[in-house]
Amino acid sequence: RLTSLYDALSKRRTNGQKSLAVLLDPDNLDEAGCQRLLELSETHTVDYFFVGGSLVTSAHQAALIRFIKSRSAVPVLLFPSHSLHLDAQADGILLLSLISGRNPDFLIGQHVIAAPLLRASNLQILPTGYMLVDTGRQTTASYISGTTPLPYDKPSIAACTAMAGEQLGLRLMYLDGGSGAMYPISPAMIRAVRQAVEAPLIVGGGINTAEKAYAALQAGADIIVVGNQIEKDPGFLADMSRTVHQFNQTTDSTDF
Ligand code: 1GP
Repeated sequence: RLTSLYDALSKRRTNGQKSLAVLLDPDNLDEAGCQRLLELSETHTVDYFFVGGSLVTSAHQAALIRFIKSRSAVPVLLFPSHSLHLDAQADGILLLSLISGRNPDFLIGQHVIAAPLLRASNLQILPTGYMLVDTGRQTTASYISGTTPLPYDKPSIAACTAMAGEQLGLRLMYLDGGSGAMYPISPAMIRAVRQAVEAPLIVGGGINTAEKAYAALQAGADIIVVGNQIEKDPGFLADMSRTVHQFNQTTDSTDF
């Protein structure tokens, strides 16, 4: 089923409108921290909250989503690493197939387990080609998934991977350097993927300055994801919101 969330994303992509997603990791956020971010998101536009992480050790995820949904209209998308992390309170799910890796469990196995639960829920499904990229050190995502990330300096492998994902029917692409990456994905790789597929492109991992966000947007990212830096400094949410949404006002969308 194609969904209103996907339609909105796709429309934004066609219009060259960029979006900001704030990644909330249930392990790293308490209620006061969440409240602060929700207040900031009232004055500084946040387009999506992604909720999840490669390793969720706490039982806070359900409470966190309930808290957000009771106080904010920003769509909540699950960013799960495991079928156990489903939660029907969210608006939608990035149904990730880890196409950079060769571990069948994360390509299709978890999805088989999740399928009946997803069907019974009202979650909007966003089929997403998920590509982990080597950004200098082993990330939790790559360790937990038991996969080798894409080489940092091989944009053409990323482009062909995304192309194959799109041909298989995946509707979004996500290039991820992993949470707390030492450096973000290169603009060259973002550009290569952008040129290879039509699908809206999500980029995250190690974006901790406005300049890095701007470079990713300019290279063709449609959605920027920021987690760690906002956890460290909630005020960074305002900088990111300004960077992403000013980009929309100052750039000719036909460039992309
Ligand atoms: C990781 O793309 C996200 O999956 C966000 O990364 O925490 O480094 O911002 P950061």
